[in-house]
Amino acid sequence: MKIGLVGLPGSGKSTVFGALTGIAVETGYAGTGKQNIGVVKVPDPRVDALASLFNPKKTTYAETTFTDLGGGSGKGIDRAVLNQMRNVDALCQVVRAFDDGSGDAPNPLGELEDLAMETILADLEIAEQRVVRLTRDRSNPNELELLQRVCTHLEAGNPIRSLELSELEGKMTSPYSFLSQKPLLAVLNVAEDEVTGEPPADIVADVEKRGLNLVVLSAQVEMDIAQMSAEDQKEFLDSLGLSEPARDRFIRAAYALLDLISMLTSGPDECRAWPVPRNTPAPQAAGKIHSDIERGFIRAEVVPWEKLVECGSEAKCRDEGVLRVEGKTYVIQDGDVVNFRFNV
Ligand SMILES: Nc1nc2c(ncn2[C@@H]2O[C@H](COP(=O)(O)OP(=O)(O)OP(=O)(O)O)[C@@H](O)[C@H]2O)c(=O)[nH]1
Ligand SMILES: [Mg+2]
Repeated sequence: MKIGLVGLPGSGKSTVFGALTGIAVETGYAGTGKQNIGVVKVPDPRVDALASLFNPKKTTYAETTFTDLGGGSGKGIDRAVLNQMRNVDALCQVVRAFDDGSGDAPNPLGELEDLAMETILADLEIAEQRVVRLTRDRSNPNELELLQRVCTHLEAGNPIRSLELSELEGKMTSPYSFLSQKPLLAVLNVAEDEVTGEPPADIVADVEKRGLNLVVLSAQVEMDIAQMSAEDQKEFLDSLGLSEPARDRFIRAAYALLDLISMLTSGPDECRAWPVPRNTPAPQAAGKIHSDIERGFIRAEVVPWEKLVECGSEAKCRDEGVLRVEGKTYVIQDGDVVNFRFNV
């Protein structure tokens, strides 16, 4: 699963990317069309809590891939960049709300609208072509009806994200990789001295109207923090009156776009978060760990992570009756600590 950082040229994508991944990248209106790609651990207090209980040899967080898709050479978003956006599962739009000294005042509302319109137009072009084709060859009346509905929605200036689709319709649209259908998070990149303030009300309202979540950060501050020792980080955050870097909050919010839940495993060897698509039955979830466990699945012993932390051990969970035994049809829930029994 991949998350793409998008936004207008100079909005701060590469700076955000650098702060997220710790990878040194070129910033400053590069416009080179170069993409950066990096893997990021998803901070997870549940894994931390289990690790402090089990003191394992290894602690493993879920990981997700971020791609800085670049802005493009002109003022708006390039067609090439729009095409690249098709290859990611979710989008984070970095929006400039800091003064970059260029004389162009920040225009966050305009940037949000720009990307929304560009993606809507790109989708409309694809959907219309398909409608023409399906009308002509009459091969799939259901899909035709659906795409006509999609076109009407797009023509009214709405992203496909806000169109209500059945599960089957969702499956039918997925091969098109529509851009305005991808989950989107708005990232307001504010000036260094604005990180502790409330985000402007007009932006909060606009983002809400679009049905998006909002993360406020200063890419520059995050970049500085990322380069500090843990001790300096703490002191710096304290001086700003912040409890944690925005980075952690941002990664969690971006990860949430992917609609994955975390299955947890714990023990003296390893405490670990496993990303699993929502609504996954136990055997398939076990298959994420090893295909042998899926094949030989007998049952899953499950306890919610907070119960395990509360009880302090699996044995205690058993005594208290909070450890459940679940079969093949059980659907894994977010934060379940699972132990699979299987035949080899
Ligand atoms: N003051 C300030 N400057 C920032 C901040 N974030 C980014 N910048 C600066 O803004 C300029 C553009 O940032 P980049 O991260 O290169 O922007 P980008 O979106 O990757 O730009 P393109 O790749 O050209 O589209 C750089 O000079 C950054 O140092 C911030 O939070 N505060
Ligand atoms: Mg860049």
